[in-house]
Amino acid sequence: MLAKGGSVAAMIAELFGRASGSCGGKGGSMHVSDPSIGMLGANGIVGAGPPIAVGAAFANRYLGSDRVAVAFFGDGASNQGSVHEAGNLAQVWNLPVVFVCENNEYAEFTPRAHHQTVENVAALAQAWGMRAEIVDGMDVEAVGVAALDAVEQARSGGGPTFIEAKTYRYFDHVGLKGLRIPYRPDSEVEEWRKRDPIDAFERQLIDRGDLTSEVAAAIGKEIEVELAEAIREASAGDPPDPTELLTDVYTIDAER
Ligand SMILES: Cc1ncc(C[n+]2csc(CCOP(=O)(O)OP(=O)(O)O)c2C)c(N)n1
Ligand SMILES: [Mg+2]
Repeated sequence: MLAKGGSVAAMIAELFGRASGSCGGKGGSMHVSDPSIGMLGANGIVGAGPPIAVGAAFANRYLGSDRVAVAFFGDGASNQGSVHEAGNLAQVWNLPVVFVCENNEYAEFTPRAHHQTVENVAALAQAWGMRAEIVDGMDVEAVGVAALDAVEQARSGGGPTFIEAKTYRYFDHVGLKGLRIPYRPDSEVEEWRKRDPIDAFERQLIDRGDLTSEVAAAIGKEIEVELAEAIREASAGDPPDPTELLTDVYTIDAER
């Protein structure tokens, strides 16, 4: 949502379930969306995004728009039937859509080797006849190049791409204190942290002379202030009014 240019304040307010949130506080943390910036929604159902993206891609072509739909999902989601149906249909109809699998090697507390035997998630796309690309998901520029290629291909009628970004998740699936399930060694987390994409990109830009440490620190400070302000506003905000319970629920009713 933020990458699409959405408002930090509206997003945080939505996570807090506030009326000032981007979905009026009714989407919450799992169903945050902002159609005004083309962000069709996060989804609490693992693997539900790809079929939605395929529908959006079909709509874009049907309406003669040059927009490209992008679905982001995890390694765990890649086993869902919905993802395979979406990938197959997207390829059969040569739709303008990009499937981005953020392979962080875990689905909740399950290591990938316990839920999938292929070495690369990208191998799954072979069954759909789809072009697949594997990128280092910790390398900002590599991801950018792969994404631009895939979007360009989709936009010019070349059909979908499956991008597997190899990455990692530092935190646990849920942040409940006291819930310490020993499913991975701390040393593994520490190893991946050394390759943090934000730190690495910052270092690269500084080494190349495209950024100074001072400017980097100032950007960091700016973001901290914006987040702190959004959290303060959201904490003080009101939940949606009970009389609003049924508004924005059914599109057809809203239009009548
Ligand atoms: C259909 C469905 N099954 C199970 C869950 C519970 N669940 C939530 S997240 C998750 C794991 C998702 O793993 P992955 O796709 O790898 O995404 P990640 O969180 O690692 O990015 C599961 C099983 C769910 N939300 N929806
Ligand atoms: Mg995962």
